[in-house]
Formats: sequence, structure tokens, C-alpha cells
Amino acid sequence: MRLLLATRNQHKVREISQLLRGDGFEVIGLDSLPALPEIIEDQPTLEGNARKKAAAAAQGSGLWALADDTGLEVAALWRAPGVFSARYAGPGCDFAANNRKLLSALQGTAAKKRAAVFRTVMALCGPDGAAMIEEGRLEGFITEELRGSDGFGYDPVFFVPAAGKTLAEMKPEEKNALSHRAAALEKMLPHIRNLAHDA
Ligand code: ITT
Repeated sequence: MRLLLATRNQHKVREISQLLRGDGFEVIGLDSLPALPEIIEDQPTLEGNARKKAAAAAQGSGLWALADDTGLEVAALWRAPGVFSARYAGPGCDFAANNRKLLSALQGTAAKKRAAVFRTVMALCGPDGAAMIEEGRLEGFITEELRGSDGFGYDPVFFVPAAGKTLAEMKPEEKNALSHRAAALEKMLPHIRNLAHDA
């Protein structure tokens, strides 16, 4: 069966398609359905945005849709950038500008005070409005400089102690084995597999 990933972020489409490989889904992204209107992420919480993205995509397409909203929460910055992670450095900014702003906000902050968590809230919605929500987390520390070139977003500044490297220093399979998005998807998988079963 077809499952719509309610995202235009090609990195996410790739990550989630890899995680669902072998489960018999034809996974498509919003770029395959250009007629669907843009979904504005204007909710105050990750859960609100994930729900909104999945519900709008499911309603507009008639397919079951999966969306995630992810935020990086940095303890020393009172959990910023959080729900504003995509536009931390301003509207239309890119990943590099966000990382520059984060590193400069933490300048002078000691290594052990640079704790951070990636939080992913994932929503699965049906065209009739049915919805399921799951959450995944990954704890780590913000580095003092960019490290690695894989992944996307804040990956080059997010150090994972258990692995001894940043997310951007990991191959895609390594990131997928421990990431916040993979953890959320792991919890969501039984619901997704039920859909295939009931279809
Ligand atoms: P969609 O809303 O279209 O899915 P997005 O890129 O806007 O894509 P989010 O709102 O979920 O994605 O994520 C907000 C930002 O958090 C995103 O722009 C990245 O900078 C960052 N981010 C999300 N997942 C990440 C990951 O796995 N690794 C590093 N940074 C990530």
C-alpha cells in the first residue's frame, strides 16, 4: 500500500524510507503530489505541527500520511530552539546559519553544560481523521565546532556520547540505529503494519 510522508525534506524521506524498507510500503513524499497546498507549521508544539502536517496531507490525498516534527532542545538555552528549530536564525535561513547561531549562543559554555536532546513527535493520520502519535528522543551534547558532513540540520553539532561522535560523523545506517526519528518510528511501526494488514 502507499504511505505518504508529509514532508518536503528529502533527507527525511530518505531516512524514513530506509527505516521502512522491507515492510512492503510504497513510500512517497509530498513532492510526488505537487497539487497539495503548502502546510504551514504554525502550532506552538511539536505534537501540534506533526498532527497538522499528517492530517492535512491525509485529507488532501486520500492516503494514510505520516509526519514528524522534530526540535532540538538545549538545556542551557531554556530548551531553545525547540519548536523553532527550522527557523532559529530567521525566516528562510539555512542549516549552516542555524548552526552558527547555536554555536555562538553557547560560546563560553562549558562542555558538561552543553546537554541537548532531539525530540521527534510523529503523527500517523488517515483520510477519515484517525490519528496516532508517538515520540522518540536522543540525548547528547552540543559540540564547540562543526564535525562531520553526513546527515542534515544540526547533525554536525550534535555529539552522541555512546557513539563518541556527532550525528554528521555517522553513516546513515548508524544514525538510523539510534536516532530520535528512528525511535519514534519504531514505536509507530506496529500501527503502520496494522494498516497494511487491514488494507
Ligand atoms: P518538514 O516540516 O517538511 O518535515 P523540516 O525540515 O521543516 O521538514 P522539522 O520541522 O521537523 O523539519 O525540523 C526542524 C528542524 O530541525 C530542521 O529544519 C532541522 O534543522 C532540524 N532537524 C530535524 N531533524 C533533524 C535531524 O535528524 N538531525 C539534525 N537536525 C534535524
